[in-house]
Amino acid sequence: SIDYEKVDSNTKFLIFPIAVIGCGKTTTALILKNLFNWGHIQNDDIHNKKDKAILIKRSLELLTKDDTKCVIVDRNNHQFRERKQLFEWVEQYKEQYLSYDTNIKIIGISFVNSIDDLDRIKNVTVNRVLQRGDNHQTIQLNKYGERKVVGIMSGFWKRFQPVAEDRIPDNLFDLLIKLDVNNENHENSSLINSMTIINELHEKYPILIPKMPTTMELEDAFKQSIEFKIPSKTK
Ligand code: IDP
Repeated sequence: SIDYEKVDSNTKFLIFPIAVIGCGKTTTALILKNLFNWGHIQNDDIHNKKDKAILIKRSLELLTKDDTKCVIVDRNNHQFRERKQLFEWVEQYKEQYLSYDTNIKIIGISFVNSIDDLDRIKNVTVNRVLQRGDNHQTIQLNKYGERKVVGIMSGFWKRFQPVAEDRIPDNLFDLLIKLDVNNENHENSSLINSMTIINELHEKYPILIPKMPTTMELEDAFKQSIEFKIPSKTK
C-alpha cells in the first residue's frame, strides 16, 4: 500500500504565508524563487475572483511541472478561515492535477506570531508600504493616498488571527516556520527570514533543499528581490 506520509522524490511542496500587508511576503517569495526556481502565485495578480479556488488551482498546475518541486502561494492568510480554505481547496483539487501517488507537504511561514508581534511590526510595515509607493498591483499610494492605505492595512490588523498550532486549521501544517519582521535590523528582515526558511527546510526536507546556498548567493537574491519593480501597473 502507498504510504501517503512518506517524503520521496515525488513529493511536492506548498508554502502558505501567515502575514499582514508589508511583512515581506512577496520579497521573500522572490528570494526563494530566485534561488531554487520554485513557483510563485500571487493573489494580487488574480483579477477574476469568481472562482475563488483559482489561487490553489494555479499553484497545483505549476506543481505538475517536473522541475517545480515547490510553490509559494502568496496571500496574507491572516485569518483561520482563509487558512482553512487553502487546505480544503488542496484536498478538493489535488487529484485533478497531480497523480495519486504524489503527496503534498504543506509548510506554513508565519511572519507575525502573536498580537504582541503585530503591535511591534505596525510601524515598520507602514513605513515600508508608504515607501513602496505605487510599486504594487493593487495598493497604490497615488491612487488611495496615505490615510486610505493605512486604513486598508489596519483592516488586516483588526482581523488578524495568529497561528494556533493545536487547532484546526493550523494543526494541518506539516511544518510551521516562525519568522520575525522587526528583528534587530529590520533593514534586512527578508534576508534573515529567507535564511530561516531555507535552514529549516534543509533540515526537515533535504529532498527539497539538498544543498544550502552560499551567503553570497543569498545576499544577491535578496538584493535583486528588494530592487524588484512590477513590470507595469495592472490595468
Ligand atoms: P508583502 O508582500 O508582505 O506585502 P513586500 O511587498 O514584500 O510585502 O514588502 C513591502 C515593501 O518592503 C517592499 O517595498 C519591499 O521592497 C520592502 N521590503 C521587504 N523586505 C525588506 C527588508 O528586509 N528590508 C527592507 N525593505 C524590505
